[in-house]
Amino acid sequence: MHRVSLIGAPTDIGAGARGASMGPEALRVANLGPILASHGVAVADRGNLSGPANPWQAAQAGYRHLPEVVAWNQAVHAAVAAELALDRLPILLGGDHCLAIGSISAVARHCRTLGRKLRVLWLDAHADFNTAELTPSGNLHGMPVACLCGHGPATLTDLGGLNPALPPSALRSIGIRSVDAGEKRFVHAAGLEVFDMRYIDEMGMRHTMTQALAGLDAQTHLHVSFDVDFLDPDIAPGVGTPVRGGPTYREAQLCMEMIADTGRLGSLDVVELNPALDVRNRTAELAVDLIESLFGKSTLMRD
Ligand code: B3U
Ligand code: MN
Ligand code: MN
Repeated sequence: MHRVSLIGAPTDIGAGARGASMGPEALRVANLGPILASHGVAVADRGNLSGPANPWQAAQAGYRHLPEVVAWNQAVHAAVAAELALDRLPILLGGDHCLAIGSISAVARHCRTLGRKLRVLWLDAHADFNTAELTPSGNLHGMPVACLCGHGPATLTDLGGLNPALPPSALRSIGIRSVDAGEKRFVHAAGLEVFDMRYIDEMGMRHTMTQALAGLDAQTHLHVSFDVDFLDPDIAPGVGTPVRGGPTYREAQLCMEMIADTGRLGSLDVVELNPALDVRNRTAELAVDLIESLFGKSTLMRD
């Protein structure tokens, strides 16, 4: 049985739109904790982390709000590390996607200590592989994958004690459909394994997930970084940077169910939910519905 800890990180410090700071509360209002508990998961809600306010300033030297992003990620790193040390499964409730730097660098450090393999699934419309030189916006939520792979400011790349925190070979990006021109060249140069929407259209979600999950063994820690803008905006309007043409409800369910079937889920980020842009909390409720599947809710046929 899973023992899960919810960690709220109410900030939009790395984003281009305000509002993701309300994500943790929207997920609680959508009953994330009680619903997971109803499936036999032991849930502890650790409440919210705190950190600097959003000063809403322009980028400096290619980064917006870098000192504030560092402070939030230090808090996230410490909180996620503490839960992993207790042998619990941390669910980071974002907040924007820059927080995955702190979360995943803590997971990577934990796996190194225990000698476990790590696989990260990056579910996102975006590659999040920008650098200060490549970014069109300076927003750090467009850079976490690059930072985790060692490309970024030392205050972020060194958070988990080893730079790079992750080799690109540990990552699989799924659902990608918006990549900036320079970012695209850099994704190829780094050898990132990307299952973009074209791939999902042609091969189907089942084959995509079989490929993305290939090679896991009994010792593998699976981390899922779930950017809610992965989903098609028709079903998930409550995000700051929607991109049309994402996975449907059924495709997203299958994606989550196939992850659950591996039995290897060890940690999760739920990020970029923006209640200021949502419709009656519909996107939060959809995210909770999908997280239920990630924790093994299955249809009658498979029980
Ligand atoms: N690639 C763009 C847009 C973006 C990336 N991640 C999100 N938006 N959420 C950028 O600003 O880096
Ligand atoms: Mn993202
Ligand atoms: Mn995204």
